[in-house]
Amino acid sequence: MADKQPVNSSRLPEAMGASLIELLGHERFLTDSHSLQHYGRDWTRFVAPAPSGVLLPNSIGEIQAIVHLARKYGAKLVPSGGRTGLSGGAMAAGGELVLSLERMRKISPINKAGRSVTCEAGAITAQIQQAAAEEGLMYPVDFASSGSSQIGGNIATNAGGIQVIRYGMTRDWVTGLKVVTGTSELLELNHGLIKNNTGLDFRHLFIGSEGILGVIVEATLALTDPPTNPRVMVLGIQSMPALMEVLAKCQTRLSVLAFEFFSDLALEKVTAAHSIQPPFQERFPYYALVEFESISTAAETQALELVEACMAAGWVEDAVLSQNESQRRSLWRLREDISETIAQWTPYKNDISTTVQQAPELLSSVDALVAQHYTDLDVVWYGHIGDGNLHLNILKPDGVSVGAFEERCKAVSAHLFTAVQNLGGSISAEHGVGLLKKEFLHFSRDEAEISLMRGIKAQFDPDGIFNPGKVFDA
Ligand code: 2HG
Ligand code: ZN
Repeated sequence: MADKQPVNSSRLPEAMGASLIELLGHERFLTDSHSLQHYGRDWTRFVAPAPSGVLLPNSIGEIQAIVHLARKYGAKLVPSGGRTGLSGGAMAAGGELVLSLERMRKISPINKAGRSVTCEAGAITAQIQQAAAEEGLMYPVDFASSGSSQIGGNIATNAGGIQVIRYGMTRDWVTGLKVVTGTSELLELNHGLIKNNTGLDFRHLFIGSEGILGVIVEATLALTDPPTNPRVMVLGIQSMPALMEVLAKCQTRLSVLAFEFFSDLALEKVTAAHSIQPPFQERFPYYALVEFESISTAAETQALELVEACMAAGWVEDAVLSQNESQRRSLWRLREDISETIAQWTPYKNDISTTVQQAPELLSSVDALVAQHYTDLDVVWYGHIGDGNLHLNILKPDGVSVGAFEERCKAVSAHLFTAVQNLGGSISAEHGVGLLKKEFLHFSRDEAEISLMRGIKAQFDPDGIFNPGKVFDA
């Protein structure tokens, strides 16, 4: 861990501390060092937490009162959800107050006719999914951390996940938002409407804004039908070009729900850590995980024919198809457990994307850079390749300090992001910019755009109290 600075809980003006105690009581204004460490960080391990307090409001009114106090006393606020982020967007590393939404997790009854649900921002993603499932509906944005992530954080980072290829990103499912801005104003955006062409849609500014414009306090989400009989295939694959050929074939022949890939080292780490059987006796450089809807027996026949055709073409070496729900879940674990499994090596994360059609060029540029710069390090490849999104994790070797490791990886990132930029791609496909990717933002967004972003922040948060230093410097 890179805990460089001591936690400092004495940076608040005394009068503000007294007002916060009056508003929240000692139980909901925490300053003990355990709470500061716990709430002050997300899953990032390259920055040390150093908040000056943790606030646990129960209502929108309390949040507005907190923002009012922050303005009055010049304090800074870091909106905080399940803190499962990977770019430092929810880190409070500079004496800020953590504004946690965890006490605001109410989920209203499902609106069946309108196929929607309204929830407070602290609602856990998996609990929203569960509430929808109980009514025969589905909230389709899903990822490994859905059991602890909160919907407000998902929206603030426009979370993606494992079924974007079919259902899109969080942005596509938000029909209404309530937010509190840096002037403590409550804005009600789009009111859950499907149709509303009345000028600029501020809802979309807040989605993916990483907490720099204000705090999301409530959301209305659209729901859909769950897929019919989802089945999973894992395919052993020799090369990246073959992987892309298989993707094209799947897209034309199957009703695809997910198309993921992982490298052999990813599989090795997951199977070893969880004592699970690898899917094949033989090892292959890469594996594709394809989930599809098996609406009829014809769909299964089509899938088997597709695999045969891919084998005949030399793209697929071996294949396994789930025969029941428990096998489907076990196959998913091979992919979903990767991130958590490799966390023990303090991985340096790259989360890059291009258009799907340019993914082969992206993969070969990355391959060349890995061969040139990382021959002595373990590099774990995986990701949502059906969306053009690659997660490249470099594992820190024992005996190297976090700081030295980060510096080395950052130097390579400059080359990597140049390749991404040349393809018109993104340096952060789904994890966001936060603190960790801030210095690289210009590889994806030009000066004119960044300057407009600054102007927009100044409109919503004129005193700069929300999430300072995230995404860009003021
Ligand atoms: C995933 O796809 C998550 O599993 C995490 O986005 C990726 O840890 C990562 O690099
Ligand atoms: Zn991902």
